[in-house]
Amino acid sequence: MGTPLQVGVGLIAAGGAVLIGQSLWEVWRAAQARARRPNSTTPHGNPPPKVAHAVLTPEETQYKRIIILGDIHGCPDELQSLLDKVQYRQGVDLLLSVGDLVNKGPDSEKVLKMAKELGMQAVRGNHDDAAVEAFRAWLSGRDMPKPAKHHWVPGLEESLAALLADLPFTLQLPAYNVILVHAGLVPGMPLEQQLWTDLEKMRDVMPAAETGLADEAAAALKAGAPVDSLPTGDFDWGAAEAALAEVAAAAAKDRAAGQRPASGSGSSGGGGAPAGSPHAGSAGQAAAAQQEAEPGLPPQLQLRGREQPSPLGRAWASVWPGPLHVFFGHDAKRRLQRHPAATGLDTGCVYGGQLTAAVLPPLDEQGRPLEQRLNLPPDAEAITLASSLPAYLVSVPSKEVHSDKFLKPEQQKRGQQQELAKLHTRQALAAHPHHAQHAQHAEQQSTAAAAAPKSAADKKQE
Ligand SMILES: [Mn+2]
Repeated sequence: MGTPLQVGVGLIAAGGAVLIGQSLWEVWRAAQARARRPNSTTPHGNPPPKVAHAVLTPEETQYKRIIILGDIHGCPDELQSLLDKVQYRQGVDLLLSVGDLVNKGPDSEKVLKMAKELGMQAVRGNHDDAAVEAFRAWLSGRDMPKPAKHHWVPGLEESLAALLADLPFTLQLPAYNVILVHAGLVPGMPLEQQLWTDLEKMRDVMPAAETGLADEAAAALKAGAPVDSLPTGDFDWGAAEAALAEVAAAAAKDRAAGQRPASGSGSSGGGGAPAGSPHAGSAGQAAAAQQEAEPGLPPQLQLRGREQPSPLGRAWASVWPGPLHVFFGHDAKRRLQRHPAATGLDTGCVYGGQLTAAVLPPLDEQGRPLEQRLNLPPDAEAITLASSLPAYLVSVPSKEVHSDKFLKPEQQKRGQQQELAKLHTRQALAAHPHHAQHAQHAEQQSTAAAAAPKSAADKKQE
């Protein structure tokens, strides 16, 4: 035993360790609680919106032209140019947005005022959610997160803050078989089970069973390891895509049988139940119907969302099987993405690119498009939705570069390395024996991989 002084110091030190241990324990407990109930708050710690998954019923969309805006990011001038270019008429058109209305650009507050005045309906972007977090911090006298980015938040009119706080994560238009989400959806997972953080932030999907390996590959890549030394895993993407196609076909059949009334105009609800509160009610029914329609993938084929592109991952939209056609934003680096059942609208307005909108034709009671009411500019580009309905893409150029994030050499180099790592994975998987089970698929992939730097699946996506 030491002197009484030494013993006293020892006790104080031990007491401190217990306190530290206790607070670490509490942090861990809180993290565990969050992990168990992942959708209890928004990704930025805000209270959930009143409606997480909103629906515009066929009655609400009928005879309206639909305009879906890409990421605006506080650029009111480009927004006004695009509205002029598509000849937006309030009340005649429905104005929607894939989120990220604010931050990075010159005047976020003005964009919010325009959104309110124009009756825009948006889904929740990660920047919208972050701005709500900043507003709540400012309101309660706490330090705002990222104060430079949120310089426009203090003193924001409460109705504009409420507009942001109420944004849902998704917005469905059953008459078009269309859904809007800011970042993405994990294929093969029912809507209600999707993590809100994926809906706001994901860019890639990767095999859920290879999460550890993907972390390893990402860390090695970041540390400068040669691309061909990275682990690739042995995920059977061919089997996953075949399983997803089956899931999609079953969901499409269910929709055709149960959800489309005789008129053919579509319905958000199952079985024609009377809608009480139109939004909450039909959202619940749509989610329930989708849950039934999508049994999910077997565990070895399940996918997981990833915020940053992964060496073992793929752009989620390139794997999305439908039947819902997804309009999304968030992925400015990949710019316009055209896939059979997903369209990426973030064309980098704030980075000196373009602001892009998708225009969907008005539908009559039978769900037939009214092409004569489109009022499109001559440079509109036609695309086809998963439902076979036509849609059109319209863009305006940015007035200036408000952020040079993607022009920085280190960013560009990181992007190139990431692409090379993905290619390495594709080539390794194409040579893998499990492709023998999908003979045709394997043959296409290895031939393409040998002949050109891009595989057949890559080409299919473009
Ligand atoms: Mn975003």
